Amino acid sequence: MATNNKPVAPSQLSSKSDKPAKAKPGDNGVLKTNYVATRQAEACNALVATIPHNSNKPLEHGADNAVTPPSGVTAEPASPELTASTHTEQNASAKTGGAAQPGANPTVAPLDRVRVDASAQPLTTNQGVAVGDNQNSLKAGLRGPSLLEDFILREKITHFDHERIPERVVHARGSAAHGYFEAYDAQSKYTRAAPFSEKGKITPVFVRFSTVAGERGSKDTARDARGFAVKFYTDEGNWDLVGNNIPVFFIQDAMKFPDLVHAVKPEPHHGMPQAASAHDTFWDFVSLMPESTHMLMWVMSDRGIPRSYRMMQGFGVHTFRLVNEQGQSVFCKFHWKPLQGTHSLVWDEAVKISGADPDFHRRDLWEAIESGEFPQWELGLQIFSEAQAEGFSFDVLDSTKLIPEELVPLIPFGRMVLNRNPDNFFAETEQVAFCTAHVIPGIDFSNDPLLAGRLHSYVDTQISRLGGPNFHEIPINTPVAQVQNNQRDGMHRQAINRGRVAYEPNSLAGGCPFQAGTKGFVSFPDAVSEGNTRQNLVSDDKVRGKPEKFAEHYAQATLFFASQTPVEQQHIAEAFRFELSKVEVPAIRERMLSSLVNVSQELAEKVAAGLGMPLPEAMPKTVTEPQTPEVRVSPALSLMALPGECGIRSRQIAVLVENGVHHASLVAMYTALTDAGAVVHFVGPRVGIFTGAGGEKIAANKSMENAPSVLFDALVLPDGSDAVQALADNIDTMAFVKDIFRHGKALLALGAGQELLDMAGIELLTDQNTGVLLSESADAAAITADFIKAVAAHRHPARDSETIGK
Ligand code: HDE
Repeated sequence: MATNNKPVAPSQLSSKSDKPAKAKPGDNGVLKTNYVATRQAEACNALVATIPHNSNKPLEHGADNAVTPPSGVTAEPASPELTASTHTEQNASAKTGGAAQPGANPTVAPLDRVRVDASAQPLTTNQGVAVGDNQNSLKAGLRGPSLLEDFILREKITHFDHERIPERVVHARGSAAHGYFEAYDAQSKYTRAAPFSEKGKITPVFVRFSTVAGERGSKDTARDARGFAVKFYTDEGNWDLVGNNIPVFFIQDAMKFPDLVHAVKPEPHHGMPQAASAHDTFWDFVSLMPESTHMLMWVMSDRGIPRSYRMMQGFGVHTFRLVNEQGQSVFCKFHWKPLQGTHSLVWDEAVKISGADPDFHRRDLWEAIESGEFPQWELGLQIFSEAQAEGFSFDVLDSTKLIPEELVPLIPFGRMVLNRNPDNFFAETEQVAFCTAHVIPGIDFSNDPLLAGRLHSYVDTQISRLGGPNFHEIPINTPVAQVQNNQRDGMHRQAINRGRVAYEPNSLAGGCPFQAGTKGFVSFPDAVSEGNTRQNLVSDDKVRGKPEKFAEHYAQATLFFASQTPVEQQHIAEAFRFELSKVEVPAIRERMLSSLVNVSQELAEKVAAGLGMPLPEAMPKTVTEPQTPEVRVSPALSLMALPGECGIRSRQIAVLVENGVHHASLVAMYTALTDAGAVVHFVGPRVGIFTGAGGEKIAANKSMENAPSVLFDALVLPDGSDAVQALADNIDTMAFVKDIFRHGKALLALGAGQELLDMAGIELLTDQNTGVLLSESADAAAITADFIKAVAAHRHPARDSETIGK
C-alpha cells in the first residue's frame, strides 16, 4: 500500500504506441470483451489497488493535524498512459503538440510564452487568416451597401466593442513595473517565507502604484492615499503585499469600507467631484468616524501629494505574522523605504500639474525606468512578539494605529528594484489581480478585522472585473511556481488538464495531486481567545464589537502632527482649510473642526481662522483617560526623515532658451547637470531650433505652452541680452518663473537672465531666497556644484508663498 507520498509501482505495465493496443481474445486464457473502456479500466486496476483504503483518514482529526497535517497518499503509475485523459495523447500535431510533460503545467511560465511580436508578419484575423485589405469593408459595388458577409469587419468591430473591462472599484488609476526583490540575508530565524530564505536570493516582482478615489482616467496628482501593491512571484507561489503609502487606514473594521468608499467617491446624484475628497459626503462621514482622524492627518499632509511614485514609502498597514520552519510565530509590520527619498509636491503645483500633465506620475515612473534610473526601495520589518504587543498603549490589530519606529525599530530584509516597464498596459497593469489572501508558507495573518474583510474582497472583485474565476490564469497573474489542483472549468479556462481525475482523494491518478502536508501552507494555530478583555465576555463568544483599545482615536493623530516640521504642519493646516472650504454644509465643517481640537489646538485654530469660523468646543472623546503613549514625537514620521541617496538623478531641469542665448554657459550647465544624472530640457516659447548669440544651434524639446514650470524640478534662466529681452516680452515667461519661485524650487539665473527675476517681482538676496542662485556666465561652470546642491534639497520651503504669508 502506498503511504505518505512514497510512490509504489504497480506490477502491471501498459504499452505505449501510436494506436491504442488491440485486445487479444485469449489474453490470460480468459475470453474477454474487446470493449475499449474495459481494457483501459483493467490496465488501471493495479494502480488503484495499491491504495486499498484512505490511510490518511484517521490522521485528519485532532490537534496534530492542525499543525502537522500529513502528506497525501500517492502511488506511481507504471505507465504515464494510466493517468491520461486519452490513450491517443502520443499522436502529436502542429496544434496539439505531444503528451503532457510529467508533473508540468506550462500555463505557468515566464511571460515569453505569450509575448507577441508582429515584425515582418502579415495582418491576420483572430483565426489566423491573412487579411488582404484592411482599408475597405465589403460592399455590393463600390457605392453599394455593406455586406453582412464581411466577417473581417465584423470580427474587428466586435472585438473593439468589448475592449473595455470594469475598472477597479477603488485604486482604478494606476501604473506598474516589473523588477526583483533581493534578500540581504537568510531570515529563517523569523520566517520560512521563500524570498527571505537565503542571502542574495532574487525573487521577481510586479508592482502597481495607484490613487484610490479617482476613476481610471483621472489625474495622477490628486490629494489621496497611494496604493503600493507588490506581487512576489516566489518559488513557493505568489505572495501579494497590497499596501499603501500611508501606514494607517481610515477605518478599523471591514464593515465600514463600502461606506468610506461611497463617501469619498463622486457624489451619486451628479457624479462630482472626480478624484477628490474635498466634498461634503467625505467630510460628513469622516467627521462622524473619529478613528479616521489619524489617517486624515497623513492624507492632508504632503504625503497625500507625492512628487513621484518613486519617492513614496510603502506600508503593509496591518499586523501580519511570520512563521518559521519550527512553527514559531512573531508579529510584523512591512515597510518600504525609497532610495530616492520621500518627496512631495506643493498643493498649488499639484493642482496645476493635473491640468498640464494628468499622467505626471505614470510618465515619471515610465521615463525613469526607460532611462535606466531604476527606482529602489528597502524592505524593513518591525518584528515584535504577542507579549510585547499586549503591553502597547494601542492595539496592533487596529489599522488606524502605527507602531513608532522608536518603539520597534526596522530590521532591513532586502531591496526591491524596478527595472522593466510592462510591454502592454492592459495585459499587465490593468489585468494584474492583487489579493491580500495570496500568502505563502512563512507569512500568515493577524486577526485585524480590516484585513479579514480584505481577504474576502480581492478575489471576489476580480471575478466581475476580470470575467470569471480563472483570472489566475491570465499571464501576469500566473505564478512561476507550478499550479496543480482539482479546480476545473469556468469562463476562459486556459489549462487543458490531463486525465479524468478532478477530485481528491483518488487512486485513479495515483493520489495526485496530493496534499503537501507540512511542506505546504499550514495556518498558524492562533488562539482565538487572544485580545478579549471584557470580564463579561467569554473569550470565544460570537460577537459583533471592538476591543477596548480601539476606542482611543486621537493619540497618534497628535503624535503625527507633533512629529512634523513647521512647514509640514503649515501644509496640513492649509490642506484642511482647502478641503473644508469646499464643503458646503457649515455644520460638517464645524464638526470636523471640533474633532481637530482633539488633535491639536494650534492646528484647529489655524484651520478655523482659514475658514473664517470660531473655534468650536472639542468633540467628546470616547476615551477620556487614554493610556500614556510610549512615544510623543517620532522624527521618522516626517517626510524630511528620508531625504534619499540619489542626489539629482532623474530630476527634470528646465533651461529657458530663445534666439540670442549665451551658448557657452548653457553648455557648461548642461554638461554638469547631465553628469550628475539630471534630465535637462531646453524650453522655448515654441519647440524647435533657436540660434545662440554666436550663431550656435539649440533645439528646444519643450515649449512653455506644452510644459509649464510645474512639470520641472528646477529652472535655469539663460544669459544673452537678446534672448532675455525676447523672453521678457513673452507672457508665459513670468508665469514660468513665478511658479518655480513660489513652489520653492531651485533657480539659477545666469548673467542678463537675472533681469527676469526682477521683472517677476522676485526680491533678491532676502533670507527667504535660499535656492535662488545668481552667476555671471563666465562663472557658470563654477556655480554648478551649488546649483546641484540646491536642486538636491528638493524644496526651499521658506519661499513657499503660504509659509511666508503672501
Ligand atoms: Fe483595498 N481593495 N480594500 N485596501 N486596495 C482593492 O481590489 C478593500 C485597503 C489596496 O493595484 C480592490 O483588485 C477592502 C487597505 C490597494 O490592483 C478591492 C478593504 C489598503 C489596491 C479592495 C480595503 C488597501 C486595493 C479594488 C477594507 C492598504 C489596488 C480592486 C476591508 C493596506 C491593488 C481590487 C492594485 C484594491 C477592497 C482596504 C490597498 C475592492 C474591502 C487598508 C493598493 O477588492
